[in-house]
Amino acid sequence: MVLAGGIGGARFLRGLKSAVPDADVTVIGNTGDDIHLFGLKVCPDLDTVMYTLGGGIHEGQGWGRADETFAVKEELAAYGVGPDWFGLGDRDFATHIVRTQMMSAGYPLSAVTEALCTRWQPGVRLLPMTDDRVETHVLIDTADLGESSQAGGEDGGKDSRKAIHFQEYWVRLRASVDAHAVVPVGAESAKPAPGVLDAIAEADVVLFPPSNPVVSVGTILAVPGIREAIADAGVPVVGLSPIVGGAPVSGMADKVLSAVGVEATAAAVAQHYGSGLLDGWLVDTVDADSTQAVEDAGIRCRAVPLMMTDTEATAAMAREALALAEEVR
Ligand code: GDP
Ligand code: FO1
Ligand code: CA
Repeated sequence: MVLAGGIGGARFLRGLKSAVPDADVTVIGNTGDDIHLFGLKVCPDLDTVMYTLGGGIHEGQGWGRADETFAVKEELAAYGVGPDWFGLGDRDFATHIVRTQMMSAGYPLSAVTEALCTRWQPGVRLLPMTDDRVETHVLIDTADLGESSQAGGEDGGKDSRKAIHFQEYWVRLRASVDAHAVVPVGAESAKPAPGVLDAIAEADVVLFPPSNPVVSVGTILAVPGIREAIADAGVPVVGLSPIVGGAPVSGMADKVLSAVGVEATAAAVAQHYGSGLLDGWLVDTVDADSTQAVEDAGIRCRAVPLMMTDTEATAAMAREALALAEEVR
């Protein structure tokens, strides 16, 4: 059982499958990144897992399709229909058309995801965290955007606080301004998708891959019932740090970590998840000096190489995580 976001989670899963090819892996995917564009529902994290494990991912980006073209995007721009800052390719559009068509026919997201995976055969069971609508929004201060931005508040006064969609924060703004809050809108009334709680109850280990602790794993844990089910599952819960040497390996997780008051360190992330949830935590060898702090928090901690440079390196990380799970079982 793996709670996965997008790029980091998907890459880890590829290594996990290589390490234990016969294992029966269920993935709970983050849907807080979902965004509605051009009348279509886009599920970035579910698609990244599906494309990565199904062999269709654009490897260099970690999102979107390989061999992509952008004719539809160019035509939309020619009509002056935005937004133009989210790079949807022609092949990717087909996924969103099929998903949106099935959902308007009444199929829940979980059934749609299963149908899409029939084509891609990711080799894992991919469940959305919920079939209900949850969209992560970020609270920013438009005064931080400077007077040049059209989104800026006139007076830049106290009322310049504004919630924007996570994707606008992450992709259009490149997280260039501070995030004052991260809110998974709708999470409080969302229900775990069919099969999610059963999968947790039947798991013999739960892994938190090196995904974004706030907007990926954190969002999944925000769906009522999921955190409790994992904490009560009575099986080892082991995580791998996405923070190495005091910084995210890629992306801007530090910006959202600071929004929730968590330092961008491997130890702080473990403490953020808490010993009520985590039994074991892997940090990179460069963070070996922080293992004691994690152990003091009641979480078994080991320092191993944590860079997912290729499938073999990632498989070694997965084996270490599974070994630590046995140690704490
Ligand atoms: P996203 O939804 O596309 O942002 O992907 P995830 O949330 O699943 O994972 C993003 C996180 O993966 C980032 O915070 C990165 O720090 C982390 N990450 C990416 N590559 C590596 C790696 O090689 N090793 C580790 N430990 N973390 C990584
Ligand atoms: N990330 C970007 O940084 N730039 C993009 O233009 C972009 C387009 C995109 C299209 C489809 C999709 O499924 C994902 C896409 N992503 C893009 C990644 C997406 O923003 C992810 O949600 C983030 O990487 C964080 O999870
Ligand atoms: Ca994501």
